[in-house]
Amino acid sequence: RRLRWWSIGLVLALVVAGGALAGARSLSTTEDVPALTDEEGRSLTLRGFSTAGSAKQAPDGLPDLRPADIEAEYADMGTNFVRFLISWRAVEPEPGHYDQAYLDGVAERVDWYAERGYHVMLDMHQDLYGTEIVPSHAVGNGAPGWATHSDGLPIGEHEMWELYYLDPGVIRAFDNFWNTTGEHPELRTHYVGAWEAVAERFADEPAVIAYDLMNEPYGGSLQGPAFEAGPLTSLYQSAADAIRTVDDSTWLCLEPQAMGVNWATPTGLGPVDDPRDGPARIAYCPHLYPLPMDLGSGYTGTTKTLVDGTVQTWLTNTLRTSERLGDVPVVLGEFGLDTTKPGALEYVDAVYDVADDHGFGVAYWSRDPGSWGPYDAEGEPRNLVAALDRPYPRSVAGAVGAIDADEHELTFDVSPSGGLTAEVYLPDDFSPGPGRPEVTVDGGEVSGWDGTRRVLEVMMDPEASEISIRAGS
Ligand code: 9MR
Repeated sequence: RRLRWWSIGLVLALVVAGGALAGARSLSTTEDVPALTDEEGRSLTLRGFSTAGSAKQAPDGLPDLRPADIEAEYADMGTNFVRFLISWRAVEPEPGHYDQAYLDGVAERVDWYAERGYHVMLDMHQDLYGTEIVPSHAVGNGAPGWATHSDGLPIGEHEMWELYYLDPGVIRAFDNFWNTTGEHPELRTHYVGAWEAVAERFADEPAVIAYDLMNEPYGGSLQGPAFEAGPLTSLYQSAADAIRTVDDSTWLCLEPQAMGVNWATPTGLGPVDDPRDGPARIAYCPHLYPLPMDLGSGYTGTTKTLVDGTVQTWLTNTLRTSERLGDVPVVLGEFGLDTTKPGALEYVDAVYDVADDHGFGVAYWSRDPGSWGPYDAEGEPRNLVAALDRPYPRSVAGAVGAIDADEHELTFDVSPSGGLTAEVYLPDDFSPGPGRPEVTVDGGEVSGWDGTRRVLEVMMDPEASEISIRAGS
């Protein structure tokens, strides 16, 4: 036990020292990455939730979700994005058999989102390899049983679910998947085949904007750059090649290994070539879980200082990785915490400010009811709702840059092209009074208002480089 805390302390010290060094190199705070684009080439600011953890153990692999839940989410927070959990075990329950009934279920839910103006990223989720790795504890999910080979090695019992990652049986299941053991070259081929089946199904569905190729990859006995630049990059390349035989437009989202990188260490992921005609549609989708918060702390005092250092280091590394992978868009695929902890909402604000500043999409973890989520078990809104209900430009014709969101003012950098409208979500309390909000716009003028969705349409001046919308006239 002492050793564990000692090693955690060491990692933390390294992360914070890294943050100090990065700070000394003075990262420009205005540096931003390109946004993901939709079919019309409009730049999208993606704001939403990972939905949902309830799919992980569900026999049918589908989340506990109704159309009314999406409507409530929109009414309360104006989201336009969902990172929707799917699983390899549900796509390919038997080797080489792709379950179309499951994909029908996914498609039905994608429609619910599409009808409400959402963009969907399908996330091939896993934690601790698969459902059958520690069945008694219901923490593992992802891979099918037939693809799970722990070779009889032991798996312990842990309160912190992440610690199962260090057990020999879990490590061996991953070593077999990556074929580090040399015993299972077929498993990666199956995984890629499962992705091709998913892509074939959703290639013509414009609401599906991205495929998140693997949740929180873990290398087993291969770690860090040896894993990421090796088998992980090569799996992503094989998946990209296979997906592009059936789908040449959906974005491909690459996650780094989770261990370390979620705490802000740099990733060794290599670039992936997009074989589509035209510009690559590759994005980088890291997660952010500062270690003190993984261990249950709030965001106050010394911990706040440590967490701020972690976030700064994570940002520096993320911007560098975006550049190294070919100036690719960034989606923060997961961050989140128990918002009953002191300072939690301040942390949520700080992370959204970072995403706004640098043009990152965000999927908060997660949409499930409970102390991390926007609703409690009875479906009543929790404190997180107010924190996430922020103004933002949902889509912009041309490029969108840094966003600065305040309670009564929203400013964002633009470079209009191919049409001149920007669609902006404004929360209820952005400007007082019912009906169309009283606003002053610099850089363009109001050309429409959808009162049900609270979306303001702005016709941008062709020369505008910044749009600013203020409450009041
Ligand atoms: O919050 C989730 C927790 O309740 C589960 O026990 C655990 C294992 O399934 O997964 C947690 O969710 C994690 C997600 O799947 C991957 N990224 C980190 C999330 C928070 O720990």
